[in-house]
Amino acid sequence: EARRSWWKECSVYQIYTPSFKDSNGDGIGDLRGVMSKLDYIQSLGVDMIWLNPVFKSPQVDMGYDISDYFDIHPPYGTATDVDELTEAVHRRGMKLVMDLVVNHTSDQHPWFQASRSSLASEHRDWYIWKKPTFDEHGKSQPPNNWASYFGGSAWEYDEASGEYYLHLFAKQQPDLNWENPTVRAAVENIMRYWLDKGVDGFRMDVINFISKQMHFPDAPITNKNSVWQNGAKYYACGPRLHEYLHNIGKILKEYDAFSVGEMPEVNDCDEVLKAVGFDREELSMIFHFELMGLDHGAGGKFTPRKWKMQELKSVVSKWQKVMHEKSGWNALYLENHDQPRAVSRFAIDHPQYRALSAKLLATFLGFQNGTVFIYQGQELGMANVPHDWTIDHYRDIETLNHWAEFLATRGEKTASHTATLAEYRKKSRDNARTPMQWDSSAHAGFSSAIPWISVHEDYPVWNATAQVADAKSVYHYWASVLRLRKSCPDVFVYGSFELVSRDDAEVFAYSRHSSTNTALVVLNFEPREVSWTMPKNLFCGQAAEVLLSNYTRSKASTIACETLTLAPLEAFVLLG
Ligand code: TEU
Ligand code: CA
Repeated sequence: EARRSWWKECSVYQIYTPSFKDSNGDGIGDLRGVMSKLDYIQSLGVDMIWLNPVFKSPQVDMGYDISDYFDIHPPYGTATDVDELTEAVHRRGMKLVMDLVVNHTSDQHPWFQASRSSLASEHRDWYIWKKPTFDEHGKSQPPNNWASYFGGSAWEYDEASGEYYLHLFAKQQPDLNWENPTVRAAVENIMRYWLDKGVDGFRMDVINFISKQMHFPDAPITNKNSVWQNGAKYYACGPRLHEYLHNIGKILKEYDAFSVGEMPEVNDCDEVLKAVGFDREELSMIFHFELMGLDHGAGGKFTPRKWKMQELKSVVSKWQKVMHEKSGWNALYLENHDQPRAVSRFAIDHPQYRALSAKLLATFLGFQNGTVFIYQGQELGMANVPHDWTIDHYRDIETLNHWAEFLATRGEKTASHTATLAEYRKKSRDNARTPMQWDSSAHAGFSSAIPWISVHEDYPVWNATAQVADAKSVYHYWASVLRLRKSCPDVFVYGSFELVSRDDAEVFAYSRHSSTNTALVVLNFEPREVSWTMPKNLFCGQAAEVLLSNYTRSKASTIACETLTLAPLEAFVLLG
């Protein structure tokens, strides 16, 4: 029997404020915009809202570079708006979760300003400063060969002190030194401030990077095209991570608060279980990245790779089974503000197949064991940026830095330019950041002004107003998924998971089991008919009701133990 918790039965809606809804006509989404759409969010049937960072920030990395944890980025609104939003969310019986970004701060944060001001500063040791190394010519070099996720070395030289500071992301995002207990106390202070204000928990940015191996060894060479190498082995799930997370967990427990930690670079379930095991008192759940890496090529994220059905099956089933058997918990997601749109990535976004695809993926995700996360626009089947986007359309630091580095190293070869731009259209984070498509009016009803990032040209067809009015839309399908999941928590929330017909290369099928019910989810990932045989051991001889279908398999029809013809991208759920 799985242990029950309120947050296990929740579904979460993620809001990327700048791209959600602009209330005051400056082209930037804001908190009052969010407030104006709470009815829409609630009608979808979610229980919790996660807001990406809305704190004061120079916005080098869209708010993941915070310069004041207690105040709000003015274009998004004010601290009072957050209070009002929290209250409005609570009035609707929902919860509100904020983003806690404490692996690093902005370089404009007063802590870092003080830290860099002098070697003697009280704040010097709040960040990670190291002396240079020297090459054979006596030239000063970064302390080691670690790469930054946004290009170049993970170390930035500071002229004034002759030392380097660590930044795993942009150089404007210096890493905090968690070894220093005053830093940990400062983080506790931030957490308590927002929890006391009534926030229900946190999504914790790259939380498994907070403890580093403090001797900073060189990383093994895994990328032959660069001097800078991935050092994750020395900072992902580092030596003191669980000590730190346990202290965080104690605070969360006091407030009965929710937490979801972001954990890139770790695909080892036993490692993750140390953070999310029910008896560990650390985090509620984590986001792993194993599915997100399936289309990243050997030369990094912006090189191609084709994922295979067998890989999808083995990754999903691995996490499903281990978390269930070992009393951990899964965070289920296919999209967020860093990832391309799922219909474009895991299915087919061509107009003919888009709605079917979005429903197929909703079925795929929504009946697994774990807590479901939906990213704004996913409930509409929003797609990746259009094919005519040029480099000038992009806003994201990761893509723009990659392009600058690409031009500097690869030069002017047009063929490789085209290939790289095609990779951005597949995987740039901006695919998720185009404005939410509310209706068919100018700028998709997102704003009365030109938005900070281009609206997708398909908005006259793909928008919320049209879908809310259409009972057969992706939006209403998602609402059904969330409702059905809740109507039968024993099997859909807490039940065990088994892959069905594991070797099938076209159909992803899985069953869920509780002591009283069995459910079967059947998903044809191909845009053509395939034949598929019902497994003999599941419902044979008994009636199994069709609970949900993205075609018209009628509800309450029984499906016999036979070979079926599945329609292109067909998805259905049986319950017996
Ligand atoms: O992302 C961390 C992370 O590892 C990625 O998802 C990241 O976007 C990817 O490695 C780039 O290829 C988190 C936030 O979600 C992201 O938006 C921030 O940029 C990043 O941390 C730094 O705070
Ligand atoms: Ca605005």
